[in-house]
Amino acid sequence: MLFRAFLLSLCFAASLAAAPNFLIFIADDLGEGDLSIYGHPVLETPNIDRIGREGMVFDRAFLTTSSCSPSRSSILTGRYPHSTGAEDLHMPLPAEQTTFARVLRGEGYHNVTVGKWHLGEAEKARWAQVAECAGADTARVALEQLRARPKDKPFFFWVASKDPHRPFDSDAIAQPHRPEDVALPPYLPDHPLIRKDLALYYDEVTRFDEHVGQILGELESQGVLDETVIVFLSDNGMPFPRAKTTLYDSGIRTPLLVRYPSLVPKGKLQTGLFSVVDLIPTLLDIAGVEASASEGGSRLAMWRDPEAPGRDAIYAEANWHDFEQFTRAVRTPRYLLVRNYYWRKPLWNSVDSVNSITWKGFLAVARAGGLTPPQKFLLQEPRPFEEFYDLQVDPASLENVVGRPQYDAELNRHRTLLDNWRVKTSDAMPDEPRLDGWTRDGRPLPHNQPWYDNYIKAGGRSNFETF
Ligand SMILES: [Ca+2]
Repeated sequence: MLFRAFLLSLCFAASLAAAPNFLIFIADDLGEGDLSIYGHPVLETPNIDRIGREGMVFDRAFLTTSSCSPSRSSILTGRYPHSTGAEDLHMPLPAEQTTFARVLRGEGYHNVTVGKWHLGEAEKARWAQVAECAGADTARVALEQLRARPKDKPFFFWVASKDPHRPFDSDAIAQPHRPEDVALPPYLPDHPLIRKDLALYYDEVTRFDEHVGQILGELESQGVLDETVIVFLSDNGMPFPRAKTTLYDSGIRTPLLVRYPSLVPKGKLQTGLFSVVDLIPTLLDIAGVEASASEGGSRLAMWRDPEAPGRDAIYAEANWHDFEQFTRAVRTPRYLLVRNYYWRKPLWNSVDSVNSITWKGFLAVARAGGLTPPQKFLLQEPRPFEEFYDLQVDPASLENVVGRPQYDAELNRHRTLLDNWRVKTSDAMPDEPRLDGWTRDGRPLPHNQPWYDNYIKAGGRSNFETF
């Protein structure tokens, strides 16, 4: 009996020795393609790019929602937001949910989160350290934690920088970007305030890039870089109108870079559709652990082989994020169907974006009659119930083709996909819409005032840092 226990403990030790470490970098509000490795015309992100240069770059990776805490809960459980019990902004992840950290803890891993938490109290029990810190301190705290970790255990680090979330620091980097150099997306008008705001956003992206470089350097000096599965992604689109909180690519398409030389070939581009519900199942597949609670599945074949096909479709949802929404979307390689169940209300923005200088600039251009029709769409009330986009000719989803006969067959096919997914995942509308938390011009409504007061009391900087 004793001998058997000894053998078992030997096996256990051997399996731990072979267990890979995991390090997930998750940016806060970093938009699609906003890294130099994706061909961004202005941003220089050599350190983040290194993960992709020495690993794989995913060109069509998608989040399940464009909202901070619901997106993180979805990623860490491998479930759609409405299946996590934490689908609205700020909802804590319920204790019964099976997260990546919970599974790894059972396997003997040392779990550490650095930076932004935003997942509630119950989930903290699955982590050895919850080291919350500001964006500017990400690398310092991550390095402290990496040096202090027990060296006889595999680790999982969730490095969740608060960059590039608002409010933007004006001194984030030594050589700030210039407003005249920014690249304006087609859904934003050209205005000096919007240019200034985008330049500040670039500065925080660049700061996170510097921090990623320091952390990769620390892994290298500890000799564990190649034994660590490294993932880089974002939680939602950039905090600008028609990006964050929407289900267009500007809201849900995330940069995704993965590096693990023993499995992932170097410097390859994967163009197949990938959903983040498949991320944790894939990582658990690498760890040799079963992931029964996930609604996704392992896509390890895509990680090993850039030619391996991706999903046929990805699905996403928008629920309450400052303002009430119940919007669902299906995206295939060529098409996007967005269904606005609360179609009488305008699309609007997250409240941090409403309170930004960008929104001031946007409304100034609107008053002067200078918005293009797609830009005006943001203020449209009511919206269409359904939007359908042909991304091959319209990658920014600016021209709704519902009603054009040549698209009828594809539109119907996508309606069926979306309906089937909603049934399969038990996606039910609430009996009553939830009240908005804010006026449309960004002031807390009376029922939201206590939350806002507590947030300020707890040291909330400026207006909306935790959004
Ligand atoms: Ca976020």
